[in-house]
Amino acid sequence: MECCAFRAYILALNGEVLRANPIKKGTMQPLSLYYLPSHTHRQPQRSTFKQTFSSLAARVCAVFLSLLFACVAQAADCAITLQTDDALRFVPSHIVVPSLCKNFTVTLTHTGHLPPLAMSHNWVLTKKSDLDGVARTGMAAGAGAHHVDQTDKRVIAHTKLIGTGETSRVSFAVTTLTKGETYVFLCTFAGHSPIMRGTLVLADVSH
Ligand SMILES: [Cu+2]
Repeated sequence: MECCAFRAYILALNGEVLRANPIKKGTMQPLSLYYLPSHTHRQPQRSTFKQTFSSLAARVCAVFLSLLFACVAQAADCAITLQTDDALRFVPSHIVVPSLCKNFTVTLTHTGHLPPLAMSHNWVLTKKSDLDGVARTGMAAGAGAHHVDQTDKRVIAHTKLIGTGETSRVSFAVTTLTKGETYVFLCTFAGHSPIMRGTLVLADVSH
C-alpha cells in the first residue's frame, strides 16, 4: 500500500473512516480532518439545521394558526341589525353573540311613520335581573339623555334614541358578557319597556 502514488489509504475501522497521512508516513488521521467530516464533526451542523428548521416550522405554524383564528372570528357574525317601526318590537328579538367575537355591534333602525315625540326607540342592554331598575332610571333620564341614565352601571351598552328614518349603532366588548348569564335588551322610551324587549346570550358558535 505504501507504493501507492499518493501514499494515502482509505480504511474503514469500526465504522469510522480513516485515511493514512500522506505526509507523515505510518500515522493515521480521521478522514474528516482532511476532506470528509466524520459523523462526530457533522453532528453540530445537523443540530443547527434541526434547530433552524424547528424554529422556522414553529413560526409557520404560529402564523397559520393566527390566520386560521382570524378567519374563524371573521366568519362569526359579530354584528346584527335590529329593525323597529311603529310597533313596539325589535326584529329580531333574540341575539346570540359568538364568544369568538372581540366586539359586537348592534345597529338599530327605525322604519316607522309616527313622529319622534310619539314613537322613538332606543336599545338598552342589561342583565335580566337588572331589567326593572334600568327601565326606571331610563324613563327618568328623559329624551335629552336618550332615556339612559349614564350613571347607571347596570347598563351594559345602549344606542341613542332615534325617530323614524334614523339609525343608531353601538359596539361593545364581548368580554363584558358572561356565558350562562341571561341578558335582556329593552327600549326605555316612555311606556315601551314592558313590551319592547328581547333577549341576548353569549355562546360558543361561529355563526
Ligand atoms: Cu321604543
